[in-house]
Amino acid sequence: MLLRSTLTSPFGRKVRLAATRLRLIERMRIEPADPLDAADVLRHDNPLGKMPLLVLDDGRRLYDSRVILEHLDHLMGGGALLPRDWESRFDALTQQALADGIMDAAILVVYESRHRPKEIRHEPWLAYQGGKIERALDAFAAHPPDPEAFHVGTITLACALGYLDWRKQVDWRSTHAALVAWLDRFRANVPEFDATKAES
Ligand SMILES: N[C@@H](CCC(=O)N[C@@H](CS)C(=O)NCC(=O)O)C(=O)O
Repeated sequence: MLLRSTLTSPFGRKVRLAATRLRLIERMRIEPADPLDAADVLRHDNPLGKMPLLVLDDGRRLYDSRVILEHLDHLMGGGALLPRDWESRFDALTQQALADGIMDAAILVVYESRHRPKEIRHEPWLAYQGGKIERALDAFAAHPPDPEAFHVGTITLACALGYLDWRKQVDWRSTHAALVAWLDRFRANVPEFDATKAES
């Protein structure tokens, strides 16, 4: 399998973290992709031009990170990333959607400063995205997933917090102590989290 993603993509990290933990990474080659480069086949393989993208050995192209995680779960025979029990499964999927939303908003904050000239940067838009992040963090702090569990929900929450640590869109550590404790416990259980940090 070929994974197209930079090491800095938080959505790519979801895939690398899951694949490393499940030892599927040994069956994967990783090549960076450049969404901004019109010549990169990424836009051909995924018309949305987003990474991560997984190219299967039979040539099929899978995107996005949620679909790829589901495929990895399927390769393991099920139950490895998506709980089999329906109640736990939909809890995990909803946690994944919420943490993906944190990353979507956090990426838009980064893109605003990266792609838009300073003079026309729109503060209310940044505050609007920041509100999504803060509300989602509040919701996770009020009802955190089990930090001992390894599934799409906990993987995505850990990657979202790791991304906020790196890009510092919000100072979540000073406002959400419960999530600091949550991430410490998750990291202790899942050494692959630190191993998949962009800088490592
Ligand atoms: N929902 C997608 C989001 C992927 C995403 O936003 N990836 C970013 C990099 S972290 C990207 O490719 N951005 C380029 C763009 O938006 O054009 C997923 O879960 O994979």
